[in-house]
Amino acid sequence: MKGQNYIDGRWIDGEVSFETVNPSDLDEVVGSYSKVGEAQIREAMAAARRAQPGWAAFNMQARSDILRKVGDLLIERSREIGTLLAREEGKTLADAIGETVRAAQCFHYSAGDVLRAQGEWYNSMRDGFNVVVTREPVGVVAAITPWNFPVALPAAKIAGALSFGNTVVLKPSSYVPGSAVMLARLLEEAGVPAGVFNLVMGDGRAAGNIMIDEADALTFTGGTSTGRLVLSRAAETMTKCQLELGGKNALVVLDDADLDLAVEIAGNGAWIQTGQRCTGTERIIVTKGIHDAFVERMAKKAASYKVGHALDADTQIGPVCNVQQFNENLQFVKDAQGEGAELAAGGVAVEGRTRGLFMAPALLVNTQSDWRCNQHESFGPIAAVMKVEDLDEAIHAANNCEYKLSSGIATTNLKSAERFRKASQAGMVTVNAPTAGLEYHVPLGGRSPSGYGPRESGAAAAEFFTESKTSYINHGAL
Ligand code: TXE
Repeated sequence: MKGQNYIDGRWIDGEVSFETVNPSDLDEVVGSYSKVGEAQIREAMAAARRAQPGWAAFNMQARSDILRKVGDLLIERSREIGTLLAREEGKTLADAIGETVRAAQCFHYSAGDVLRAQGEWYNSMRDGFNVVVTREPVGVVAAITPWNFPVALPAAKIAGALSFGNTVVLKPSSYVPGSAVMLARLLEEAGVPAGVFNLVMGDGRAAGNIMIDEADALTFTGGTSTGRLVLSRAAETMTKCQLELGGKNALVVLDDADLDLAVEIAGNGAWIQTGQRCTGTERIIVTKGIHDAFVERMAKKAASYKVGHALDADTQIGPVCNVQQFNENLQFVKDAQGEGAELAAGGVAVEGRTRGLFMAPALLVNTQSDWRCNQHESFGPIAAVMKVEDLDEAIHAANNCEYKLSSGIATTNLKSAERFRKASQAGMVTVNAPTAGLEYHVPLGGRSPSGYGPRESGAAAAEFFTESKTSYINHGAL
């Protein structure tokens, strides 16, 4: 399919062609795309700038209807988009369709946001005055997204930005451009005016820097190391930033936990979606009374998953998304063993019916909190277990990590759950549920360096996608 970049309402070719391959079947080319050059990035930013006033003034019911239509089309096409997503990113077809439905829900949610109150009216301390606080669009929004949620993450950003009258230039990860292209086609079909939404493919740094320089706001999701580069670039132009970054999320399992539930939520958090969720569970902190029984059950759980081709109906864990991540995962396991961890399950490449990046979910045990395997994000299907005395030591261990994205606790004691919920430094906490699997109508994000700037989603969207204005009106003067 030619013309995979969408600038000012026109589909155009970029300058450098590239292809994506299917991580489930490395001999299968999924799509051919082309990266645009600097001039075309600037053209996209200029188109968004030109279109923004008109979009901000667009009748709000019409704007809401367009966003709702995008959500409707995403639902209608969820199998087609989900299949392409599964072929490019590697998550199972069920998960990919589920992600596409989540993208639709974000558009439906934002379609409602368009119609909600946009300000407050106050009495004044001065006779004859009133004070009014309004929210105005931030302007042109640059959106840069990672490869692990190729349609849901761009959708949440685009829907939020458009609902508040902003225009958008999106640069997706070059590993998974296909679903972003399909999303762009749905936006065009739903009637988004030319220039309001633009899609460009390009290398992160080269394209990203121009977008950051010329945007009014940048919403970025990706690794913390990339986030630091982005933030330093944004500082030069003081571009408003919202960064959703890496995690090293801990699940605490107490002696009084329901063992079946603890194993279920730990396995889900650590290994589902091939561990490629920033809110996934990479550390499991277990008190000594339940530790041995928990480890034995987790080892069996790891071995029970069907690892295979993303499109096979019985596959529970698809391939790793790309060769770089695949090799990093295997090296991460070897390095953990090098510092003393024992490998209780998986952690190796497995053969599939096709030549794919298949990896057996890994369980590392007898680890220590300060080891690298408990401090650095693997972003793979790799969980490290450490044993602790009690809840106090568990809280200390959970917070003993620079990442502060999500955390969780498995316990049947309400007091312990509340103590952990309050003591955790993470931006999101779960009780008797996986650390991953969040909801889109509430704020999402973590403390630095797992995040920076306003949270995403739900009521938090207005804070980032609008600027507030306080006006003092002297009615009594005339
Ligand atoms: O990120 P990368 P990936 C995190 C997850 C993991 C990472 C995986 O924890 O760390 O995302 O995604 C572009 N200037 N989250 O590997 O490499 C690049 O082209 C500007 C957290 O894709 O950081 C891509 O489009 N842009 C999250 C995007 O940045 C640059 C949820 C991300 O690339 C750039 C999901 C540069 N210098 C994943 N370099 C959360 N916290 O919610 C690269 N890019």
